[in-house]
Amino acid sequence: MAKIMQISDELKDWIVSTLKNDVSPIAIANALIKKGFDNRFAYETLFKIVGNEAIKTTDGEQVRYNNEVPGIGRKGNTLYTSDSEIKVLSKNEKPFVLHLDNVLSHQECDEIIGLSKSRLEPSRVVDTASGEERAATGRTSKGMAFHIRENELVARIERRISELTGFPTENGEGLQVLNYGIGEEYKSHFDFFPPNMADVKKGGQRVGTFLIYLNDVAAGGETVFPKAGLSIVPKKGTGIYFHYANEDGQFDRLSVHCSLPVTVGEKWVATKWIRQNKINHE
Ligand code: PD2
Ligand code: ZN
Repeated sequence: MAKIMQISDELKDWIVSTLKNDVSPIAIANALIKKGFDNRFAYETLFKIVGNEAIKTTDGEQVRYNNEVPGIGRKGNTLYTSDSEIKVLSKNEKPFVLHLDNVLSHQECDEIIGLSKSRLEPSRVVDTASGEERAATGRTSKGMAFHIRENELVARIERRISELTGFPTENGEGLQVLNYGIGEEYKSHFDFFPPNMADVKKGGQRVGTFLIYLNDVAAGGETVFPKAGLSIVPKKGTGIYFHYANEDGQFDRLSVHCSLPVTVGEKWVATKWIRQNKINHE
């Protein structure tokens, strides 16, 4: 089969953000080759991007993301679940970010922190070359993930997220807890995978992220969407849901985001990444 010798704007953006997370250019080039790109084209493209040279993309003129408001954004200013009433604090349209009050009670936040503390390890990102997880310096926090419905509290939180977003709990990856100390951050990235690189056996692409702040941070630690000029200050129990996929199979590059370094205190968050389809959670 003919090797691929062109690259889309979307893939180029994804490569740029992945490089910021210190995944090696060679690993990314190898991943492209595995997906059918021409060897020389893949390496040259990576070196050009690293060297900040202009890259010709297939898009020429940028294909605009066709914005769609997900179900959770069309329910009014108070959201009801079987066990809670949650106020919408603010909405950002592009990218779609919904800021929510009291997603978890303070007691639920403390319990999740308590259950995760002894299981924290240096955070990992997925290495696009091998598909394996590895430690990454772009993400300096510590983290852990619960199994789906691992205990009564996790199951309750997962049910709440499912009722709010409309996605079955099975579409969600295990609830992840991150702990950032002073100076720790999560550099700019997309939560979705590069085009055609999502594992269909693991539910396919990510379509949205539910992030819950588990404590108040004394200073720093904001979640920032730089292309929207949006900065969310962590507040215990509040959360954000951001959605970056549409029915046309496009992914919203305005959803690039980061967690700024904590400057005083520490930061705890719980993240649920939601896939297109159900994940086989065995
Ligand atoms: O901790 C955060 O604020 C944060 C920022 C960006 C978490 C994630 N991304 C994530 O878990 O994907
Ligand atoms: Zn993220």
